[in-house]
Amino acid sequence: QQPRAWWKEGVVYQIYPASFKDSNNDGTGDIPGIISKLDYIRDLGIDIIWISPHYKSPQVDMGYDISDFEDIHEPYGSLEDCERLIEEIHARGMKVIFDLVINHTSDQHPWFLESKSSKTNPKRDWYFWRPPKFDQQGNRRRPNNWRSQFTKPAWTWDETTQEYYLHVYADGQPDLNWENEDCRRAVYGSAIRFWLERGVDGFRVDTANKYSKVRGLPDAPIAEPDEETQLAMCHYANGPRIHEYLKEMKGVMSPFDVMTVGELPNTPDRADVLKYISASSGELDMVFNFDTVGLGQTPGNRFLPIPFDNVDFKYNLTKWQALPETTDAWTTVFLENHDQGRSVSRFASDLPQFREASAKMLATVLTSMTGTLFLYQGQEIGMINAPASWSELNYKCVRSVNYFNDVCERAGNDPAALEEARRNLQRVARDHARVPMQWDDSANAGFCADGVQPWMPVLESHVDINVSKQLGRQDSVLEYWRSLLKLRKRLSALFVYGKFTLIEQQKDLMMFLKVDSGTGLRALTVANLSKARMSFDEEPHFPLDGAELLIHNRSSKLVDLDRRMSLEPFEARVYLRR
Ligand code: TEU
Repeated sequence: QQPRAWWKEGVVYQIYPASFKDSNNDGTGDIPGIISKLDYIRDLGIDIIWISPHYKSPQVDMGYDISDFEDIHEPYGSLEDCERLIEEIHARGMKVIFDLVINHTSDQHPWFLESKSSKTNPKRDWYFWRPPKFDQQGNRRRPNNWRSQFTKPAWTWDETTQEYYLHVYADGQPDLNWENEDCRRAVYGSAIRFWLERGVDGFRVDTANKYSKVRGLPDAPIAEPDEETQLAMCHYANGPRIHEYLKEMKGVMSPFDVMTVGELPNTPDRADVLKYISASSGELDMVFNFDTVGLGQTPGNRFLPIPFDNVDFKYNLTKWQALPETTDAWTTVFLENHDQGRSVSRFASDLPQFREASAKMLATVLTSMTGTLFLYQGQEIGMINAPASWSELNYKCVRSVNYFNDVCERAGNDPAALEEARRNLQRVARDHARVPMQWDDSANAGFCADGVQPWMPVLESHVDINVSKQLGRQDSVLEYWRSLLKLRKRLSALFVYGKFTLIEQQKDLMMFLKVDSGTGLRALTVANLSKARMSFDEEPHFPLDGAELLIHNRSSKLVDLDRRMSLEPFEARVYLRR
């Protein structure tokens, strides 16, 4: 039986500060804006708020390039604002976690500026500096063939000291050298202890498996012979000392009652995942697995589409549901974050006639699954992706911009190639999650005053999809989420901790059983993942006669007997048996 914990039962709501609420009408969201919406978040049924990076940063990668861990990005507010935010969240009975971005810093961080200043600087070894190689013609070559996550080579040349530095993300994000103990200690003090002492209740740990690089930084295997750089994840994901580092980091946090949730891309195998989250090994409390959010994206090249269907969706979404049952490990449930398109658009349908049912269907599935539930801002009202008509100029994320420029460079002005690139952006760009939160139907969606230019365009769909239209409207996506979260809290032994069993019947039907072994309570979730009406077979272990219909995305708490075994497009129900 899983021991209970606040961070297992708590529902987490992720806020992207730039796009949540702009209080001073400069077009960028800010901390006072967040504070003004805390009642809204609490009333939704949220227990824990996760704030994406709000630290001082030149914003090469939207704050995932930090130039001072102990200060705030000026347009978001001051350190005092941030302290008030922590207080105000606590005053409402909620907890708050911050983003912990420690694989790299900004190239404007004083540590890097020092490191860069000379080869003999005491902080030189805090980053990865390497001399050039030379080919037979005497041309300068990079130290190895690694590609960065944002498509460019993972090395950038520095004129002053005539060496390259390593960055597995953008060139403004040099990788910290975790091999250096002074560097690690500085990170622990500045990025972790500083905030724990100010009352933060934990961290979402960015790229939690990438701090340890393979010794010698060898060339990556050549998988794409025509390319000058190669995917090198195998040399920096789950590296040789990663578990040592994470244990050390846990030691820094252990005097405090905190939660940690780490990003764990490129780790498909259970045994590898368990090393990070087994409670006895003491590293992270839980991780985000990338199986579901990565669907449709080629590993290492998200814009290259790969087909998937609802069988893939079901399998990947539920792949880690058994973790809490057989081990001392815990798991997460999520479909969205700031790096992914909207779940309604990706995994259901955002057509006007289907999108409300879709949003509620996905919500029904998520809230009846086992693990800590994470919601991303706007998911609670069923926000959708930007439309296909969006110009490439609207996309601002470093990954999207580099991708489009790369296509332009390679394909010249071939209209077909550019059109395809636009389609790929519309499918999976990170920008879809980064547009302003839709509070009402005014010109700037209530994110900032009308007449102000928001940093990202407001989606046209805000006229129909917004908070004010949904608040208090019984059948809205928002009120449905609120009901679901109440139910999840009331029956937490079943929904948060229960034993999960997937029932396979047909491709587009999602059906699963939850059992609370303490009380014997059982729930059955059925969801139609498709646009077509379907019928399903009764599950012998869960007769519907005598079962209570707990919740239903078609508003009615009753389903006519003659249509009980059939589901409308994107219909979802949860039944309970005592
Ligand atoms: O994302 C890192 C990350 O998980 C992806 O780049 C992943 O490695 C890739 O999709 C391959 O599976 C985090 C943040 O969430 C993101 O916003 C930042 O850009 C990135 O780290 C760098 O800090």
